[in-house]
Amino acid sequence: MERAAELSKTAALVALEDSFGAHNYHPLDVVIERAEGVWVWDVDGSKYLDCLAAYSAVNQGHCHPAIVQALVDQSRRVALTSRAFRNDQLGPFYQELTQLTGYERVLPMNTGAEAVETAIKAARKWAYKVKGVPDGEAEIIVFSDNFHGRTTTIVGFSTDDQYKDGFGPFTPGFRIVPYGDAAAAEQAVTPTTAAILVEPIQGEAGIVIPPDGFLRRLRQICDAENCLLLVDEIQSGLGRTGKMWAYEHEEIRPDLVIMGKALSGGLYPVSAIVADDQVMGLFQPGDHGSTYGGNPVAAAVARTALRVLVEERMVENSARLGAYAIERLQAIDSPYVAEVRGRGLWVGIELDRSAGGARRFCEALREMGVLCKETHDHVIRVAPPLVITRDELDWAIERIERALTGP
Ligand code: IF1
Repeated sequence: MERAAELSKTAALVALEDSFGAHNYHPLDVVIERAEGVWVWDVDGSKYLDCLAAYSAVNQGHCHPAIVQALVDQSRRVALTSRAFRNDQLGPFYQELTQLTGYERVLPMNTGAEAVETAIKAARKWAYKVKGVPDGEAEIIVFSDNFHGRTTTIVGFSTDDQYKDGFGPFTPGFRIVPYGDAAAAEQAVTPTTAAILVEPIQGEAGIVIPPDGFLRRLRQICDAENCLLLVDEIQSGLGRTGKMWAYEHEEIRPDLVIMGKALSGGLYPVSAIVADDQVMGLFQPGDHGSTYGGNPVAAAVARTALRVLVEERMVENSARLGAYAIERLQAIDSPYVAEVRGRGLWVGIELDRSAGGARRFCEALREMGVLCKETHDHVIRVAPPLVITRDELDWAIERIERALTGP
């Protein structure tokens, strides 16, 4: 009786969510009530190893004690001043983030999409004020299968019809070329091109790694054609790929870096762009902003999230255990697997179309206590928090292997 009552907790909460919420997601029916490190627990007391890490927002592990403490302490001092006044956390946050990234200035926002929109505005402003592009004619080159967020401007340059369906009309000034094709990007550049916007590795597309040298070529094209290279590191950044930034794998320096998600360790919506003065200096008071952007809690939380990321050597752990994970997953002999690819603790297991889609494997893994999320129907994404230990990783891989080699 007890167990039945317990199990009904999940059902009751699923029904509540489905009765009163928009159905804009199709989640696994796991109702999580507690999380710590790589582990989460559902309302029925079942325990799971989280191999999604909230799409890489929880690189530091769930509810990292130091970040939670920063959230609590700052919330008790002052939470929101608006940017009409200053606060004692923003300057130190700026200083620490510029030191970490090597860029001169920061513009803080809240969600990743807001930071991408900010980057688009910065690039356009630069095109008109510096490059001399005629007003209103700036173009930004983007790539097929991109994912940069859900605003109508951003989905307007998506190549995923579902992300666009019913949301037009869309913002002009974007040109789409095939991801990984630097020659196509070079062809697409015109005198009105403001920038190239790129994910160094495409997350939602299924952990798609571009050909070696792709980012270096884009850097050369931007230098030759006088346009800005904007890199979206919202999912790939902050250690996910085994380096602090995924662009570092090609040893380039973008003109502007967009970040979010793990910038707060999953405790608070914090995003930002960093760039040098030649771009950031174009923003004048009143040009841009947001009610919560750069608030004291966001700044205090982000400062601690960055500190623990570095002090606890999470990036190094991602590189070391990521290489191990990819090697072990690639060694799995499964009739369903077409390819295993990844960088650091960011792995995509692409299934053969005959496998019947990735969802059923994610459901099977959930029964075994591992939470993964499919992307684009045929890819199982494996992206645990970067604090995962070798034993925990082995525990997850053992179950992934069982799911991929079972019936
Ligand atoms: C959802 C996936 C989707 C991002 C990159 C910007 C943003 C994201 C590279 C926007 C956000 C999230 C959004 C969330 C699920 C997840 C996601 F790519 F991670 F898998 F949707 F495609 N650039 N990605 O990955 O950041 O505004 O969400 O803070 O919308 O379902 P945001």
